Amino acid sequence: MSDSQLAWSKSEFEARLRAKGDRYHIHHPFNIKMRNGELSRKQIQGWVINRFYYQIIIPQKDAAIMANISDRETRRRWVQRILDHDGHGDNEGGIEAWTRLGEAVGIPRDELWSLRHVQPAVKFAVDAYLNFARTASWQEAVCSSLTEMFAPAIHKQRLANWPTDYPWVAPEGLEYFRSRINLAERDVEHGLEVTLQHFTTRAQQERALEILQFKLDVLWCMSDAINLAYAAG
Ligand code: AHQ
Repeated sequence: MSDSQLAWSKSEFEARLRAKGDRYHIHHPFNIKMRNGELSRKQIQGWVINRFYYQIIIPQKDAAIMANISDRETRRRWVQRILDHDGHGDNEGGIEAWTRLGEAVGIPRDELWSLRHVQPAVKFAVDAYLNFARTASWQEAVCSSLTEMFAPAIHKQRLANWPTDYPWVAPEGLEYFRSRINLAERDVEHGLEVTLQHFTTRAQQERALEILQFKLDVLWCMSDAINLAYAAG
């Protein structure tokens, strides 16, 4: 068997997954403008409104994955993701927290929830992610969630620069970013465990890298559409 067919070790496979971080939307021109404090109120509002569509689809995506998981123990872990976004008991959940972010940047709740400002390409990219989760194997859909390996860095970036660069945003609006740091780390631990265990041949590992690239492209495409609509000059 030639070298190009040999499976990578688990640590090499994980390193290759993580190396794809150089295509993460933290490096997108729109996020660089955000990080540099260059965005106007309207541009921040446009981003919050469009990302809301992604946020409300996440629990539907996770429920689609749940439906394909036959193992109870795995479902007991995965169901937490749906509760994190939809809320449960006294925990209002991430979608409600994003609604607070909307109000903090000056978008009334009804306007945010109307979805009337969501750009077509944002909708298409997010719907492509949802449809992938509905039709792919649950392990492939879990693999696509691994863009969250890179998410803590982008949440920490926002928490670091928004208060100084966007002081007009009410501080309570940033709670969502704060809440996701630990949740993302917990989610990635499970997602990586499933991915490293399921994709074992070299061909499967290469497929996993393609799946991760698809999801990176979903996020990149959303930033392209938001940048074009609100910040391309
Ligand atoms: O807030 C985010 C979130 O809840 C999730 C779930 C996960 C998935 O299942 O695909 N991905 C994800 C992400 C969230 N926030 C994005 C951001 O930039 O704020 C990053 C995104 C991700 O990295 O996939």
